[in-house]
Amino acid sequence: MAKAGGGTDTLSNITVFVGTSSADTITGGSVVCGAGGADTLNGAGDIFLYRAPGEGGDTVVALGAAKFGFQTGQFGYSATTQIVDGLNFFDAGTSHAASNQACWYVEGNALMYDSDGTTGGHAAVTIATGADVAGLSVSGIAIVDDAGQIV
Ligand SMILES: [Ca+2]
Repeated sequence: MAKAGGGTDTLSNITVFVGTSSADTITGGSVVCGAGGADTLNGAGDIFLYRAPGEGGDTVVALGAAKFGFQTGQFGYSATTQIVDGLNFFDAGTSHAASNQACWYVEGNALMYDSDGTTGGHAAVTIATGADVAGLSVSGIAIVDDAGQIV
């Protein structure tokens, strides 16, 4: 696993990468965790790993074949969770207005996460934005373990 130092880093072609709390630019890697800050992610990676909702706010330059991975426990779901279109994931063409549980949804070119659904009191947070995010489908979302592996 690689870990960047302080400040703004630009690194490429690393297998597992955890960014800093600052704004990192990351290209490639099989598991990429931008961590805090408004990161720029370039998706040759297999998984964009999010360990907590507060790590969102990133920009995706290109999604490629990458999936968004959300760590067990931190997003209201366990390793047995199924991500289901229309239940806890809503693509850009599906209304999420009636969701009452933790969910992800695509709005414009943004992937949003709402910890208590859209009918709850907590505001949604932006996980990532980018042109490729607009077309995200349920297959682009996964629950992952601490190592970023799909469970
Ligand atoms: Ca970062």
